[in-house]
Amino acid sequence: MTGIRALPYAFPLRRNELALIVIDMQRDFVEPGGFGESLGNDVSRLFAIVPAVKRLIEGCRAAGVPVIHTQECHQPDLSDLPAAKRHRGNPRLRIGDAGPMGRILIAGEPGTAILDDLAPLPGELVIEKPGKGAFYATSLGEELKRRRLTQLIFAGVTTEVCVQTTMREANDRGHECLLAEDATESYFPEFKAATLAMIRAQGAIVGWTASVDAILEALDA
Ligand code: C5J
Repeated sequence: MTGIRALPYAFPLRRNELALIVIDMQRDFVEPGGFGESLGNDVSRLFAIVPAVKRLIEGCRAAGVPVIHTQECHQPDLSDLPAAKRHRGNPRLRIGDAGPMGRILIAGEPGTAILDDLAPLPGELVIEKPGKGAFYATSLGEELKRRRLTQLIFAGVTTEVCVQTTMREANDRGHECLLAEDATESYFPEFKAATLAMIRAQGAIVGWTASVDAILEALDA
């Protein structure tokens, strides 16, 4: 069996059923001067994974593995933004307010865009999602079924929020999920470490984890 060196054991690769999902590599979460930083987060941690995410995307494209991108965002009239999400906590700026790079998490605003370095190619699927999970209120599930993509590699931010939520949604829908350890990050290092550990615990209860090197090595083979 061809596999990817992974934890807790080799990922049972079926190349023609594989896709890469890159979660929310958006300017406002990752770039200095954006919304994430305005909330007091150290975005340098997230910015540092850009080269690894780029290498993974390019390696997947070269191997013929479809690349799917997600963006957490809402309609300009906020019709898809639950009040409970808009009013949660006590932030200086809320979703829909004018932030350093345009209206926060609103479709089409500069800060909502995916980083130029990781921009989707024409023809790649981009899922705009109003929730943390990419399956909730989107066409992702149907798109994967239509393309017969049962195995998913995950990268992006943040590890314990949108990445983990989407992996759990995918796992419950019958997908085999592999998280690229060095192509995901959190503002909180301890949350990233805990997420990797809980995903692969109990015999891969949510999925597997592997380095970008191990994934690309297997795709090159
Ligand atoms: C993501 C968030 N993408 N933390 N969003 O994780 O609100």
